[in-house]
Amino acid sequence: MGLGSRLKSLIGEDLLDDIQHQLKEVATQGLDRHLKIAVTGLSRSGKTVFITSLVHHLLEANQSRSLPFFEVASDQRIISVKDLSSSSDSPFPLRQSVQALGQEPPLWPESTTGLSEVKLAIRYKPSGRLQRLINDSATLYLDIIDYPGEWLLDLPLLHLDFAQWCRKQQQLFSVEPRASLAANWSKAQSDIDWLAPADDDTLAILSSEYTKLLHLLRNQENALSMIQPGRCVLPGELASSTLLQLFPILNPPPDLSQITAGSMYQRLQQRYDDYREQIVKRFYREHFSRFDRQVVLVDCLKALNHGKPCFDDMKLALTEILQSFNYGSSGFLRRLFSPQIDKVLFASSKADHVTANQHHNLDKFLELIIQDAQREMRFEGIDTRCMALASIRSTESAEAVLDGQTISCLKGINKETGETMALFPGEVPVELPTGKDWNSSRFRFLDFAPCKLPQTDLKPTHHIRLDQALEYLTGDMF
Ligand SMILES: Nc1nc2c(ncn2[C@@H]2O[C@H](COP(=O)(O)OP(=O)(O)OP(=O)(O)O)[C@@H](O)[C@H]2O)c(=O)[nH]1
Ligand SMILES: [Mg+2]
Repeated sequence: MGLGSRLKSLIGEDLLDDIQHQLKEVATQGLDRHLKIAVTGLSRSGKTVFITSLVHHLLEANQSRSLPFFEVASDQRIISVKDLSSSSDSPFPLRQSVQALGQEPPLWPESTTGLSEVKLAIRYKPSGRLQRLINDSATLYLDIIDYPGEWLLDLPLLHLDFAQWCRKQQQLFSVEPRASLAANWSKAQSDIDWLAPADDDTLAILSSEYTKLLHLLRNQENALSMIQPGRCVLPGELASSTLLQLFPILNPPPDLSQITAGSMYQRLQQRYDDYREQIVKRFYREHFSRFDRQVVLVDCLKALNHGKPCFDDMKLALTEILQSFNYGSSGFLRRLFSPQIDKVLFASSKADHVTANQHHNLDKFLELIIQDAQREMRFEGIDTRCMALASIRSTESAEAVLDGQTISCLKGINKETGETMALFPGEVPVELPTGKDWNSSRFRFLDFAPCKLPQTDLKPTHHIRLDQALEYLTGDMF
């Protein structure tokens, strides 16, 4: 008599069925997992497009064959993917983004102005034989949030008090091009007696000028990244709050022990403290704690296009942000919110702006930007990888013959003019460009209009390495 029959005769058929059912339940719950991915990146680095494309490909993964290097999909083990985002207070506008990218002509999503959330349930067949014996399916719950890149820049404020922040800003504003761009604003500050009783009208005028200055620093032409406080340029629901009447003092009184309650200095210091406590800390406690994995999207080509000041500023901003995440057990954020990030993917977005033979160079160039942060993470035992990807591939490869030589080109629609064009976008350097190269307008990578993203029947050609990114970030969970 087999074990099953012996048990049946001992404890009865109904009870055995019941035990088997309960064991199955426990086993299923054991297989079901949650994964929270933080998508990090400066403003316009490609976060919303990345999330849109990733979720769209995932939702179609059991029908399309668009993710060949995402094993659970290529093994055809995905049973179904359900979008549970509507259960969130602020669901990610997936349908609008996919529709905009699928219309004629297709459009990129608007810049993000508030927070939104994606919640997916991925039902799949487990790969292990033992797991399959216990149960034929399991679920991975995947959570991703989207938010304006500007808000990320507030993270470093958490470990700086007002005086320290002012000192950092002083340094920043002493270097070109900031120094010249901020000349009027610095001058307006120089006449203020910070020890005098607070005058809210003057503070309101100065803070409004500061906000204008921040917009100037980050505009298309100057393309600077280190813009703080982030909510001053993208206030979200805080528009018109006095908390945002905030700016750094570039000429603080030499002896801070003379600061008295109710003074100009103290009023700004108080606002800074309130901003950190009520806005920044709350945002990170609610949304950046309990992350398991992180993607850091970097627009390397923007850094190359805009020259050394833009490159240096982007590097500084990313290093400060990533240092604030500080992944080690003694790290600042770890102590405050205890995130458990164990894998970080650094992705150079918009890889379709260069020819395929430049993707390796793009990986290397990305390493130049994030090398300090990456070193620290590796030291703390965190798995990291660099990868060039395109969430929505908007160019095609083409070839041209120049002086008898065949060269690789790209074909795409110019984002600005709407014209179809074939071009040789140039090479991505693997070392930091020298002064001469920065100034020679050697790098001019164009922005492209999106290629139409079909609603169904997605193909691997609709992205570059999105599947490899998914495999790296989630592959071990299936
Ligand atoms: N060619 C190409 N362009 C891309 C891709 N991803 C993003 N872009 C371009 O980058 C722009 C910004 O992308 P978003 O995803 O909106 O960037 P974001 O990081 O969400 O920006 P914020 O919401 O402002 O912080 C888009 O409007 C496109 O022009 C891509 O995969 N390929
Ligand atoms: Mg966005």
